[in-house]
Amino acid sequence: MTASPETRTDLELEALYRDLAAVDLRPLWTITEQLLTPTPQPRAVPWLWSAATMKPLARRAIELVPVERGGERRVLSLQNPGLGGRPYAAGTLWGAIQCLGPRETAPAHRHTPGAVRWVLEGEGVWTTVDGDACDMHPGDLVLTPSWNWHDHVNGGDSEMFWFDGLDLPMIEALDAVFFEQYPGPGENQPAPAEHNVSERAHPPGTRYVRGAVDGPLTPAPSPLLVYRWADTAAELDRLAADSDEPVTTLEYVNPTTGASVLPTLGCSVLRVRAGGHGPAVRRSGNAVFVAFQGAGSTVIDGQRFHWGPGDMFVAPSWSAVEHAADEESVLFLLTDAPVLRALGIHREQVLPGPQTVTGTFTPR
Ligand code: GTQ
Ligand code: FE2
Repeated sequence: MTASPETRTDLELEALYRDLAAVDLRPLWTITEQLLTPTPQPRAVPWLWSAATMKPLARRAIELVPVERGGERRVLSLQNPGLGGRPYAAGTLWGAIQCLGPRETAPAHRHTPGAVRWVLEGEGVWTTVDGDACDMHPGDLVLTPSWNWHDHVNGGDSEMFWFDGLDLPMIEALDAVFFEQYPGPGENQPAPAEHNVSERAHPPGTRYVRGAVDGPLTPAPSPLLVYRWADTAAELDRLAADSDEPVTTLEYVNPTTGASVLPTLGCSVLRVRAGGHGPAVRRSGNAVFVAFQGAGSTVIDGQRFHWGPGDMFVAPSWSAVEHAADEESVLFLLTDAPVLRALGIHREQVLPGPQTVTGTFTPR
């Protein structure tokens, strides 16, 4: 019996695929649709971690786990269940809650991933960034740019909790993670005589105005390392007074260039009016939100996420995001959009109307 022409071709095709696989070649025509998707298909899913769940666990960690060289930090990372066990909030972003008990210190180190801290609760901690001790109070934003030495010192008698955001998964994807422990003497940088040097060198007035000055050719982190809540709140008041929008958004910027605070990470605060309901917007780039004040909810791709102070939630790239507040509220936003902007591939789409809500997220 002879094979039909079709069968012969099928057999030859199978043999071709086998021979290609055997020499580590992959035919694009079989995977085009899964690679070149019409829109981003993040693996990370919209998710929320509530303060009510995280804080008691962080307190147990304070009791049980000392902060030591090697482990370096008492940090609980937001592990997005869509990422198959990788400890990241989204494909490109690390998000976490970090805590220090009274009089504890976390040793100095540096790494190529850049970090931002948004302070939730407590007093008495400072982060020393390349020798500049930046005092931390609730609502403050503190930067630790790439390859800057940093340690955290709790000089007070209260527990302190803050949000950490890093570009770690992005830098890992670029195979560019380097890390170094402070060579000493001692685990921490020398106690500086003065605190908040960068803050005094950059007086208020230019901290929240995007694109104020021509940007440098090489992306650079902001030389201002700390943005105070009092200044942020005053700027929000000023902006909100001039507008009747339901949501007022303010981006923290490099005061010398008007660029994002770090080359890879952008930070903003959003104030949502009491009873306010913003438009539904899709943006390329991943986003982590931290609720700071008030109470409200955000609809992400049709699912409603209720939030209150200390809750953290993720809106993956290109998800439809729509904020509403029951009382006047403040959200902190961390995004990798500066990278997409620098590459000329950032996209934004305002949807024509509110989303149809198909469910409400139940936090664990
Ligand atoms: O505080 O230096 O959440 O190095 C992850 C890695 C915090 C930090 C994190 C870090 C830090
Ligand atoms: Fe670090």
